[in-house]
Amino acid sequence: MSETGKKVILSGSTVTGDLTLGNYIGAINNWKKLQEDYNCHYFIADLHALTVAQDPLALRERCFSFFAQYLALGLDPNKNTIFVQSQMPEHAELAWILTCLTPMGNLNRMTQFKEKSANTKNINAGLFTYPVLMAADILLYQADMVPVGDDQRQHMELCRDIVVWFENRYGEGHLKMPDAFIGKSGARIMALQDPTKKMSKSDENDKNFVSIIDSPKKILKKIKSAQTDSDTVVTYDPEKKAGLANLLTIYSVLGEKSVEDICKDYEGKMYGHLKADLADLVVETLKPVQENYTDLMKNKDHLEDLMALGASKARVRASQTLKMVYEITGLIPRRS
Ligand code: ATP
Ligand code: LTN
Repeated sequence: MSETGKKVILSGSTVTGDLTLGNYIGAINNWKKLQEDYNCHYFIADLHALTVAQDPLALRERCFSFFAQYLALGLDPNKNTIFVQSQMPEHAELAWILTCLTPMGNLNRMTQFKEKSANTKNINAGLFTYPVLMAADILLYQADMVPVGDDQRQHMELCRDIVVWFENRYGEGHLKMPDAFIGKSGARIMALQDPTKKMSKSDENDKNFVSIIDSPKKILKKIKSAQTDSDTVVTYDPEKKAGLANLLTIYSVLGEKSVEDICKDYEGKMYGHLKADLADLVVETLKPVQENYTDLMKNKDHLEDLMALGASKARVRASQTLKMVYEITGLIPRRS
């Protein structure tokens, strides 16, 4: 619970690629709904992005772009604390302390690490300890709830384990045990060309995702060419018709209509009709977002001011937690 009496929420997204429909539906759309009733902290995870080699100039540009995408999607910097992870050195400091409590074996079991390291030649230690930094992000703000997509379930479990290991070593009641908050509908949007894997903004094949700043032409093309089966009847069957089911999920969330109702609307019609209508819906939904985004990107100074505002708000809780952790772990707290 925060000073305002509101529960504390924290979440973030890694700065790799542009935000996708998957990020929007599985994460940011839910974050937006929470901003009225909770003390929300949303950040852009640029330190996490460094687990993959990044071109320095492109990374900095993308951080601005990402920040603007958060705002354009409707996250309000006055209602929330919106900040850039690397502008808060407390994250890396706490992460180190937690790394020293985390057994290698538990990190070895992380499926995201297994998947990502399978596709990487030179695996760095940051990719391995990624979930510990994520735990630090959360515990630093003593967050009550962490809204994430279904794919982050295992990382959240590890974060909760880290609280227990911390308690075993230093006693109970210091770090808040966070709960994952996984939205039901659209919790996992799948890749358009391969509906067995999730839509991911860092996917090498850009036909697999729709980015929220893709042009209408691109959106239409990507949705029209989304992989579907050779049947013609529009029914929701995630096992046998995974590609179509994915499109129906996107339609249902953006159109605020049940999947059953959508299937009824397309009785006797071909998949092509559904794809064309879905593409229109996506374009219409993203139109105001893209206009907003273009305006925001015209003024980087303003974006930097907002980043500084976010960091100064974030520092209130982060410095309190870090000071407490220094005290109980035997480190000497810095004079403020
Ligand atoms: P990367 O390709 O770098 O792994 P990503 O697109 O998977 O990126 P993240 O930055 O890892 O996205 O995640 C940001 C948020 O979006 C998280 O809460 C995550 O659970 C959610 N999310 C990511 N992909 C999807 C998806 N396909 N469906 C639903 N939610 C998603
Ligand atoms: N690993 C997360 C991004 C992330 C995050 C966090 C999410 C980094 N730190 C803290 C919630 C809380 C992901 O979604 N890939």
